[in-house]
Amino acid sequence: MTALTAELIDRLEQVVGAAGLVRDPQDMARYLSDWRNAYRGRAALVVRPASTDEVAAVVRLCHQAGVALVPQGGNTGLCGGSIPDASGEQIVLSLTRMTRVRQVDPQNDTITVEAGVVLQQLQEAAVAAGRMFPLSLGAEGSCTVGGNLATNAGGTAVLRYGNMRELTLGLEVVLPDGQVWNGLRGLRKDNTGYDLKQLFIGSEGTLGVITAAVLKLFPAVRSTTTAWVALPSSEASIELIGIMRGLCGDRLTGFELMSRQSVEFVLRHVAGCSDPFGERHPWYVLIELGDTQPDASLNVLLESGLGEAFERGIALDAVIASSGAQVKALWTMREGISEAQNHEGPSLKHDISVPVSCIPRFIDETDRQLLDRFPGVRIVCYGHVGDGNLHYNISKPVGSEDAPFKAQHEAIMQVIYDATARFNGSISAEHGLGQAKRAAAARYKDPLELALMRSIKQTLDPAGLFNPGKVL
Ligand code: FAD
Ligand code: 2HG
Ligand code: ZN
Repeated sequence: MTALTAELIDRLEQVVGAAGLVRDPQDMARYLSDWRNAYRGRAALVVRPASTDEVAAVVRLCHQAGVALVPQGGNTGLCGGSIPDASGEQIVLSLTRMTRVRQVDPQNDTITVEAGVVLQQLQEAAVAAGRMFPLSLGAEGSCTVGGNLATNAGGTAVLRYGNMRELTLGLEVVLPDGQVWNGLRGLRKDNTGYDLKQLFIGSEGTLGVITAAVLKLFPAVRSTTTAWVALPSSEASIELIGIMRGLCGDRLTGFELMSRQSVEFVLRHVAGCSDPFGERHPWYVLIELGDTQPDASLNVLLESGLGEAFERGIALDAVIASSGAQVKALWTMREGISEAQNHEGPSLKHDISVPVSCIPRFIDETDRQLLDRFPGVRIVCYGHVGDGNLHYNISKPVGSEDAPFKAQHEAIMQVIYDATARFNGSISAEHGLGQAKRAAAARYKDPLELALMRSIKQTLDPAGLFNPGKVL
């Protein structure tokens, strides 16, 4: 890697124009730290190309000069993948000016968008076409399609619709040497060899820059019903999802688990939230059903499932939202957990997955071990339980200082990841590896898988200029 010269800066400016360069340290600051301020870096420059041709020209110039690039979208990632290192020599390549919806094809049920389109704008474009784009997550007002693809984002509707891998039919990618691969095919069947788009999805900017994608659209959902249910144990959530799935099939679109600790943080820190029940309960689930029929009898299904759950002692209390405002309030209780936990000091995040059937044992065993070894830590456990994905996040004990807590991070992480490995799980279910979990991946991932990943990286980016220090 080499440092940036004045000549290279001039040539980059000729490509993207003055509006496409950010050089002022104050203006650059928001590109150099993440949402939680957990990762901070420095950069020589932020470059903001406005088209695929401009991205390709920027990449070619950096490739010739041996300058490293860090692709960035909305900068909402939780693993520091979009943050440059501390050298001040890397360039942040922000895709946020590439915001065109290139094509909507309702008959093919596809939409072609550029990488900088914000997820919420994509959802709105789908609605305008009489369809629905199902990816949904707390950061949807700021994260971009490019970031969603590069992290293979999940969220709250994976249970029914799948993650970004399953929602993508084609990609356009600028390769590390500046060549443009146009794989923008809207095909549901294409068995002409390796499925190359899947290499770039989830590659976190280490193999190329995603500039556009063809994504799947779905029929509009015209009726929904939402419930907040109190449970005696995490095990009850697994029994309840079985009941609801059996009754509702694909109408079950969301099933989110939250511990009491998670809910308490939200009640304390997120404005306008209130406990739907008079009593405290150990666990809660948020259930959502959806149907394409405007008058689908979803409440009948929901009440039937909950009735069985009450009879079997799986559910302790339940409220079914009776207005749009109540639906929003319940989702705010769920989506607000991330933000709420930030108010309680540093949070040690662990985005793990295990087989759904193992969730209760994972929680019981890991809770016990952690509380034995690190008395007083607050376990904020919640997540997409139907996908086997828990956000098993830890906050420091009440009244303790940040520094000694942070010093225990490695040891806490080891307890959690060792348990994940015992259940044949993954140390990153949906957030990726970035810089946060690179070392852990080297320890917990199969060596042969890692070797294959390295050889792919070497083939596509032999100079190692694409997001160095991330993933591998
Ligand atoms: P960035 O943060 O900018 O980048 C993320 C990674 O992708 C980096 O490695 C970057 O280099 C790379 N990248 C970005 N754009 C490109 C591109 N065009 N080409 C190549 N590489 C690129 N994630 C979930 O999966 N599920 C959730 O439920 C969820 N909820 C969240 C809630 C909150 C409150 C927050 C703050 C985050 C949440 N996230 C969640 C994490 C985050 O929003 C997602 O990872 C999102 O997909 C990142 O998009 P972004 O545009 O912000 O990407
Ligand atoms: C969620 O499901 C997100 O709310 C964020 O994936 C999880 O902040 C977290 O750890
Ligand atoms: Zn999540």
